[in-house]
Amino acid sequence: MTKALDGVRILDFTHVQSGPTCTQLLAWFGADVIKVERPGVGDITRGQLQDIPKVDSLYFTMLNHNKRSITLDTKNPKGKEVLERMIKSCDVLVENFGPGVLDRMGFTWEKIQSLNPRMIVASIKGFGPGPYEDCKVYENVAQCTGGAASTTGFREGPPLVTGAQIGDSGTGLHLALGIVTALYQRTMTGKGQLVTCAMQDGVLNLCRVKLRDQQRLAHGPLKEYSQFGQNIPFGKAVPRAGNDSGGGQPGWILKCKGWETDPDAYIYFITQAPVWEKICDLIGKSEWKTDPEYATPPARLPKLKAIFDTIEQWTITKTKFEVMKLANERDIPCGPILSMAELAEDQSLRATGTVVEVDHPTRGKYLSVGNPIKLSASPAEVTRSPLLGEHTDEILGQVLGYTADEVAAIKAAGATTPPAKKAAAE
Ligand code: CAO
Repeated sequence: MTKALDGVRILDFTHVQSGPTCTQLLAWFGADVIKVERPGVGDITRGQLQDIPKVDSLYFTMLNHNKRSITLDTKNPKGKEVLERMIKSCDVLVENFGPGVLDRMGFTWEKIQSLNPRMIVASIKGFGPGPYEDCKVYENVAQCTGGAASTTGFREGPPLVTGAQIGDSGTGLHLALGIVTALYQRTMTGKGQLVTCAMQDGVLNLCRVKLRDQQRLAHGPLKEYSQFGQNIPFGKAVPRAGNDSGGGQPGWILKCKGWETDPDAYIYFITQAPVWEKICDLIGKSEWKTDPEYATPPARLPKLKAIFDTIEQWTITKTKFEVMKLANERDIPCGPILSMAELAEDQSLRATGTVVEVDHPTRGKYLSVGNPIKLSASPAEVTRSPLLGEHTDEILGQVLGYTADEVAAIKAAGATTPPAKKAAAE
């Protein structure tokens, strides 16, 4: 079976998390992703958070499936020549270096265009043009500058970052969409283009509803936030809303049986208006169905905290899975708090390939998250990440067409080995 992006070749100049997330997705869709890594070190994450000494970390392996790896010193003159040939033979260059790095390497957008006018150059930076454009950025910086941290956590506590990597993986997802869109436009125009995603922008895009609430605040208190019913005044900016959904259907995280010892014995419970009467019956408060103080959504808004406290008196008598079953039998939306330990064992996620077991030559078997985007005509198979420089010869010879003598000359010039080795060789 062919894959959706068969025939698309990616020069993958990414590192850490944001860029590799993007190119991994493209590889799962069938693109030939060639990861260009610095000789001797490679992507810095290979050696970060190592759980097994001298073995590529899970950080690296879980973000670089289905790729090939070539080592190339792009500051070496011969290495630059090889990179030029790669640019000519690839469709997309993806990078997430610090600001200005690619230019300093000598590969400006203009230069790349002159080498290959069809090439799409896709970049992630921390910030777009503006006061912070020269700053390096990591995940939590993006969460803080993109509006997520100021709106996450409890009102009385400090801003909070979330475990979901919305800055890194979130921006990688945005970039992947930009790339396939540019590829589609190229089929019409024959021309490449620049695709840029700033992590701050990506996070703000995911916080769109909070900018919505910021503007609603100008017209009065946010009644869907439980602080409204608690008579706590709103300030100038959207507050941290704890576990409030803050949307049209109020929700909160409630304790379930075992919460005293199990930190994940909780459920997210939504009091969706169309099933309010079923909720009342389920929790033993049938009288709320006809009580005007509870019967309508506007009447309930000032009492959200008290209502959820009452529902919790019922959920606390059941396990989170019992609540899930009983509520969903009645069409009441809710979701148990699933720990990573539970997700790792979840058989339905294994069956769909969302959680996969991968074998690696030096690490052995490990679990990873597979492709969460399912294409019926282009199913993703997860294959292990490459060892550092594992495909250097194959790419120089088969992809770039260098003869054996030319490959030997490239190597002798130190283009594929660390500079120290080059010095020793000289
Ligand atoms: N051969 C030779 N040199 C190479 C090379 C290669 N194959 N690959 C990279 N390098 C060099 C670059 O030329 C650059 O050198 P100079 O600074 O001398 O020009 C250097 O390695 C890499 O620079 P960097 O700024 O990208 O790396 P860093 O570790 O200092 O910063 C990071 C890392 C992530 C903060 C920065 O890359 C960044 O801000 N990226 C954009 C935002 C981003 O994606 N952040 C997400 C990080 S987590 O996913």
